[in-house]
Amino acid sequence: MKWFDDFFERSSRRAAHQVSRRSALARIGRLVVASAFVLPVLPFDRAAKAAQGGGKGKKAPDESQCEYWRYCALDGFLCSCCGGSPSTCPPGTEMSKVAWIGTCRNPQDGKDYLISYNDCCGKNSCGRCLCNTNLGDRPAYRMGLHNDINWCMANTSTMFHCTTAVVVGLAEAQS
Ligand code: ABN
Repeated sequence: MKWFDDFFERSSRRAAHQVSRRSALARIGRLVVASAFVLPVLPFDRAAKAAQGGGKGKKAPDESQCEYWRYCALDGFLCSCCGGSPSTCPPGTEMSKVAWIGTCRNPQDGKDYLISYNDCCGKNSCGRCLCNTNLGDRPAYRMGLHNDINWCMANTSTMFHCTTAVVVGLAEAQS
């Protein structure tokens, strides 16, 4: 990188010879004022933020909070707080073969989506971010309508670690 240092040293010396300190300061000042007008109109890419649900004036949704829309019918520890994400299991665990299905409304488009709450199996309880939103859950005596269940029951390891919330698709309106 010596050539780089030499190049900048030579350019700085040349500039120091040619430009007085006062005119250099004036140039920098003009540049700062001009950038204040130009920068706000440059086309920044805000698509990623919009996809997350963080539109203008809105905070990006927090996937490690029970209030996140996909978790409306969840019972378990959020995999987002346990080294995974809303739709992936943490390393060293595997998705349950059976799951609880819920319907949650996405506030971004006002549509209802089917969400599959697969538990992640193979490690002991994560213990972080316990949520018990359970929209649509029915008491335990209504078999099949109750979500307080270890969905790792059909896996090789039945140890429950955390719960995901995988979007399956749009829920059809009932006629
Ligand atoms: N589906 C989460 C879970 C695991 C074990 C016991 C109850 C609920």
